[in-house]
Amino acid sequence: MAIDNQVVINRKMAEVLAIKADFERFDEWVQAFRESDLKLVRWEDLKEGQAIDYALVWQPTTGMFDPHPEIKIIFSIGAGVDHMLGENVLPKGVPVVRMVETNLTLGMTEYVTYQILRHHRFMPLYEQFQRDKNWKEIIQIPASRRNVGIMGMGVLGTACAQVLKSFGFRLFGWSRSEKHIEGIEHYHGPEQLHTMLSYCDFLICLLPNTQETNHILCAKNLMHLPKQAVLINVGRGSLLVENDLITLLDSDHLSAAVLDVFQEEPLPTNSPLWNHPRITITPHVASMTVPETSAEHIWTNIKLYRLGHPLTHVADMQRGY
Ligand code: NDP
Ligand code: OXD
Repeated sequence: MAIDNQVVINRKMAEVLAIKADFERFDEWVQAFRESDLKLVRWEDLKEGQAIDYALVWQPTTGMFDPHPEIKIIFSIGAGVDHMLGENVLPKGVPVVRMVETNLTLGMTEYVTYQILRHHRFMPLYEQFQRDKNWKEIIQIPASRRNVGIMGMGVLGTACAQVLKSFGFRLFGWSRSEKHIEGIEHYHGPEQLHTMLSYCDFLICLLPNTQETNHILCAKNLMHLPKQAVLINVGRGSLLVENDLITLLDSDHLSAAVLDVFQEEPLPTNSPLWNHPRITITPHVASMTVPETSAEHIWTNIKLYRLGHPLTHVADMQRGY
């Protein structure tokens, strides 16, 4: 860990980190925090009147923090913080730290790279050829002649771009603010979106869910992609207009889509997306928070807090990410 553990010794009482998550990995979390001086408690095991210092949560509910005005930091178990944006969910003035950790980033680069290579090397077509016992070659296209665009050049988008660059793809990025990243042609702001899209044979979406990004993957914007482009949405389901995607696939403007996130999750069984022959669906698993490495991020921030230093990766809840 980056900060010396000395700042945590000689505390009279262990501080409490309460965990509320809808998946049962509590023992793993306890193990991950073994080098800290924190006491971990399941949210549902908190006793009435028991004080907590920090919380680690996924989808907190309205009023959940009301009995805890003493809380110092709220940690999101996910990189996105949109799951915390309901009315009267968060106490005012308490910093929310989003998840940024090695394995979450690596998981996303693996998923995105795998999907890009799969389509770049025509694997869905070869799988069909095999089913048809059809021995047929498709001329290979060098990666250097393929353009990959990434909407959302934050922690995850930038990491994906670096890995894809190493395969020789030409990289294009788009974000809110201007950036200069070596080897990546960067665009920013709504005015430059269509220009950026016009280059992308593959489009990866790694934007957060905010008011500004809602339905950004609509026909009006996706029409600017070159014909036969492939869309990979790993950001949030709210970004995509699902019916527009089906129309663009059926009219052959897009050749395929890979979707990991959906407007409604779990994806309802009657959704037309399930059966579409050119859509790949995964159940919001592109990347997952790993307790061992997340604990480092959380513990580092708690130590910064104790020292009175600024925290890292504090979400701007007004902006929504
Ligand atoms: P970051 O906050 O680091 O990056 C967000 C990026 O989006 C930034 O580059 C930001 O621009 C850009 N952005 C935000 N709003 C706009 C806008 N209106 N116009 C243009 N660009 C915008 O987040 P992460 O990279 O850590 O995570 C991104 C998202 O990935 C998460 O919010 C979550 O929704 C999703 N996710 C999905 C997972 C999955 O398993 N499917 C797992 C983990 C995350 P700027 O840099 O200028 O601020
Ligand atoms: C996240 C997610 O935001 O899992 O980390 O989607």
